[in-house]
Amino acid sequence: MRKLKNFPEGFYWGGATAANQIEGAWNEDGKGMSIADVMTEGSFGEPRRITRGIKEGEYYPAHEAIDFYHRYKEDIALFAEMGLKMYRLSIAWSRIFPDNNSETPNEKGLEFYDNVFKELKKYNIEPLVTIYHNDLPYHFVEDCNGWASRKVLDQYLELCKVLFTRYRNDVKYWITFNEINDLTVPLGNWNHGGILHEGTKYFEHQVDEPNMRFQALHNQMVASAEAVVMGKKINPEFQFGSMICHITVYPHTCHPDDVLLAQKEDLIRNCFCGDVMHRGEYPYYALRYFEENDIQIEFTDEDKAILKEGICDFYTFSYYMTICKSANPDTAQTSGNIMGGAKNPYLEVNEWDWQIDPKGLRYTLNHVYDRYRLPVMITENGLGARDVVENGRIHDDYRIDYTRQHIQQMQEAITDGVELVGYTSWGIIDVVSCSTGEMDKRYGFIHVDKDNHGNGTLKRTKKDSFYWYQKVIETNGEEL
Ligand code: BGP
Repeated sequence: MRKLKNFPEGFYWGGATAANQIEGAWNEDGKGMSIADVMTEGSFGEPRRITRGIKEGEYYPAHEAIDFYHRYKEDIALFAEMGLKMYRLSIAWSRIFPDNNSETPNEKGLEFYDNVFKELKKYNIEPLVTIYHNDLPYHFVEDCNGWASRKVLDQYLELCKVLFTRYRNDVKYWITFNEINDLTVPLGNWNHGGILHEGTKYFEHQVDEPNMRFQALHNQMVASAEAVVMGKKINPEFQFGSMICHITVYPHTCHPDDVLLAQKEDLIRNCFCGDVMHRGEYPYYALRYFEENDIQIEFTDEDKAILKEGICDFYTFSYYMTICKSANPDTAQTSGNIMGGAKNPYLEVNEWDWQIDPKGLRYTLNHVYDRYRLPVMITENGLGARDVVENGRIHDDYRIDYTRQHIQQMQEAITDGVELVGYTSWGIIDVVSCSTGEMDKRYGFIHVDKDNHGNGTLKRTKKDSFYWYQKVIETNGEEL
């Protein structure tokens, strides 16, 4: 059998989470309210929406989440036991600047992250910090319709200044925005952009307004570039990553119309933001897309210059599924796959209709490496599933199987020549789901005893996958 290349020395085997899905303590130690604290629950076909504040008696799992805020020591010790080399976490902006009157950062909020970084250092786990992960301080929604306004951009840079200065010696790897390209599709309006709120003229049905959405995206890309420039001045060793939600697009058939449609979708959905963040300018195809969709945004000469200057150092993406595009009206929208399009008859789906496609990961890795020729990291991947606890054990062979198949394809890609430097498995510990707001869509290698209604002891239990991943890391991917 043909010999595959080994994973490189120093490969970052890791795990990923986001503040609003794990920390809890939503109003403790001076933390302000974020959009994640006031989201409705989601369901099939119905995205989560921002509501106007907390309603009496209404339960939001994110408020307590898995209480990482108080249990971080125990959790990081478990990460260390698993052998993690890297831990991807995000900062809750509203812990640092809680409301619109905060001129100085909230010391208590910063102390929490001081402690987390200290704990990670103790075990030699490299932090990878996402500055913004779906939890805009809520007051921006009321004040200015979230990221649609440049006011948020300025405040984001204030946050960056505080973080870069305080953590100049603790953090080397930064991601400016989680899944920045979520704003290329309407879903991104709410949890990512914090736009279109009750009180704005669009609230009635919280409909999509592409001008505002692409303005928000532009503001984020400019903010990212400014952050990169600022960060490198504070510590030239800092390394910045993009982060793209890569929903790889296949043509449904070899009909040229399907091929062209798939390419068009791929360019706007998957390539657009990476092209801006790594090549430093809007790509040629965006102009036609903007024209055809009548999108006009404010784009200054200063923006143009900063986009050129503040390009990211490495490429990262989340990978959960692939989709198919069909130009044939009979197959254009087939049910059974969450992201729409035509159903791929060769792929299985998980319980939430996410099309599982390990080989698509190898394809995607080659695609992005060929495009940018930069070190690549997979910063999210994993299987959402309902686990069953049997006599205190969780036998999650399905998760082991899923992860093994994806890691095998990573090794294929490395053998192809792709410079893959890390893999941070999503929801290394069970977290609140981003799309449903519930607990029972679990990804973790560590189980957390909590249900959708907030019941449970929050006890941590190692799943079978914990021991499996531990072995993978110990053997640097040789034993899968
Ligand atoms: C990504 C988000 C994560 C995460 C993951 C899984 O889009 O960056 O925050 O939650 O998807 O999604 P879900 O929790 O909806 O299954």
